[in-house]
Amino acid sequence: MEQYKGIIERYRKFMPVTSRTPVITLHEGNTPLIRLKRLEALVSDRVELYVKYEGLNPTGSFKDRGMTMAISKAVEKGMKATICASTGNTSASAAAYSVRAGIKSYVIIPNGYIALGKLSQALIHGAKVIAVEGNFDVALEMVKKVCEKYPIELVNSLNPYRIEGQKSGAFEIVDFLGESPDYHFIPVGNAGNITAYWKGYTEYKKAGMMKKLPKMMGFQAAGSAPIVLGKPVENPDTIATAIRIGNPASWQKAIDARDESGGVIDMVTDAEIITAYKLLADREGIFCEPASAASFAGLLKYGKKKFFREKKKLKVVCVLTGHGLKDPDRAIKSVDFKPIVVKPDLKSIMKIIDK
Ligand code: AN7
Repeated sequence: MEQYKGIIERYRKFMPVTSRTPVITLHEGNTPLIRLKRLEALVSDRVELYVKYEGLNPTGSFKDRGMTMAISKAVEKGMKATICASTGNTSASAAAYSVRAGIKSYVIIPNGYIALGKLSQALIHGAKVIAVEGNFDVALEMVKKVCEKYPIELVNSLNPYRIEGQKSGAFEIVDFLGESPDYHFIPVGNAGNITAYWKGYTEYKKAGMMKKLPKMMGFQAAGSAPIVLGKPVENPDTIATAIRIGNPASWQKAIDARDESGGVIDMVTDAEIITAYKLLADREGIFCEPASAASFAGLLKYGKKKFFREKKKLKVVCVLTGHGLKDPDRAIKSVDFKPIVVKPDLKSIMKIIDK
């Protein structure tokens, strides 16, 4: 059997590459779409629930789909370095793919607000990490300024190749289901991913690979919900640090995806995010990071308010954008953890085990 070689090879026809493009890959994509029967019962009897477990990408998030494309094009252009602003996952991915390409990477992060797993990735891959006194939005402004003046490739989702790679997630969902889902739930931060999925679905439909389009259901964290509020949030705040973004770069495109699909962009509170995050982990064995759980938190919220009125069973996909191990602190903080220390004998152990 030939080994799977990543999203560019798999979807070459849909990707902006030629035979001269060097393909820089870590064999990203091809992530599982997992049916969650126990949790779908909590949502609605009308729903067939699937999660797209993007934590299983090479660096543990969906960013790898876009990064393989962006870095391949950077190398094709002859660029020798990349830069990004990041709440963590973009920097982990940019650092890994830059190493793979043999070029340098610089990352600018909001000081103090990135999960430790993500920081460790950027560092171990040898990126030069710069922490700015400011949030993600400030970091992105700095990156834009650098790229206006210096020949360093910007690999945030403002880079159109990022979106091109990320649209492969939609292709995989349709390939696995054999059709489009009815609803697509997704966390929204800088709004690149909702833009990419919508582009993927519409292109696949145009190519005759599916008949109908899903409704796009984007969820921001309540403390950083600029699109929902209709204005930038100066000091975004949420435990879901990945989506702690007050002025999303792809704001208008997210609105277009919502309006063209007949979907919604709404918000979920940190408490709702943590509830969803824990349910995925302790009812189904799926460990995603808090920001990822915003998609399922949104579904729970809409199930509760009896949003699904259709008579038929609905196929619903929640994208779980990043792995839970990215942010182990949050996992430990969200359970009631006190180590149980015992003497090393059977009697002491059996006092604790349910008989
Ligand atoms: C796990 O890494 O913006 O709406 O700098 O890491 O496309 O921004 C991460 C975003 C959702 C939001 N889930 O996606 C970054 C960064 C996770 C994320 C999002 C992010 P976009």
